[in-house]
Amino acid sequence: MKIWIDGRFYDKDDAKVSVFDHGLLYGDGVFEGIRAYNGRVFQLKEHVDRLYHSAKCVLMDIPMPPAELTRVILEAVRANELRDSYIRVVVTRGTGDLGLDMRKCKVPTVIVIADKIKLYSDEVYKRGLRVMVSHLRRISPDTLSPSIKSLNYLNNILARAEASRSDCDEAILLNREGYVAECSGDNIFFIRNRKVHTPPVHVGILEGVTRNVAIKLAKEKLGLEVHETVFTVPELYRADEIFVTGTGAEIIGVVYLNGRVVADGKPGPLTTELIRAFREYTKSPESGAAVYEPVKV
Ligand code: PXG
Repeated sequence: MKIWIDGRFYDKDDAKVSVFDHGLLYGDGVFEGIRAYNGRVFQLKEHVDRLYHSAKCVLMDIPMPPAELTRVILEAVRANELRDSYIRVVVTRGTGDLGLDMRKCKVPTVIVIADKIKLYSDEVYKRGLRVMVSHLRRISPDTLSPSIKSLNYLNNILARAEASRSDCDEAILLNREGYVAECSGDNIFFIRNRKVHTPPVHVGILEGVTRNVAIKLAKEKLGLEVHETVFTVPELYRADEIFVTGTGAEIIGVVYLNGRVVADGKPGPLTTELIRAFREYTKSPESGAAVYEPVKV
């Protein structure tokens, strides 16, 4: 595997950063997780835009323009001769000393890893996810905005661990006020009476790229109304269908929540239709940038 760091490719064993990198010392950095489907990087512009947004929020100047990083991402997929891929773009504050002061870090470190994708099995899509509400609240927007995809993931990791230890696949995090925010690595939706609901960004969530595609497909391909609404856990108990969206998960139905069976315990029919529409969309030219032909950026 060839990994791009600050201007050149390294073999996996030589792809290293300093122990003085503030990404390691403080989680001071931002990242994106992106997928490529059959030689097309899914929603590449949206992911690159979100990365530069995250960087701006944390006062970080990525040392190259978005168009150049876009070219590097495509090059990283090509260098590894991949068509289906999981791409991780990481920008750390860079190397400094043992103090918090970001001014000691002269230049951010940019890393692009294009790896083989580890897929959820077909079985998971068929049986659906088991989910629980974590006792951990989603970190508040007035503390560290969840709209920043930062290298501080302990809030999410600890919630996911809590779910795993209770035999669940994912954890829902509520916001400070007790409204449903999102899962540890996925956004959440429910459907009731053919109306789709998902929390609005101001509840304190990452505005998922997959979330936005799911909203568009639900409206345009399934003809459903989609409402960005604030809701509590009992609303989920009376949902006809629940699903989560994320780069890794794509769209997966939720069949079990906090010891309760969701509807009839199977991924719902509209969720199943939406999964089909999503898979179809990943094949279309407008879904992302082609890796193996000249790209205009
Ligand atoms: N919420 C959170 C907190 C996330 O981290 C999503 C929602 C879904 O966003 P996208 O843009 O992917 O639809 C995420 C992103 C991984 C990995 O390695 C995935 C995420 C985060 C961290 C790691 O699979 N999900």
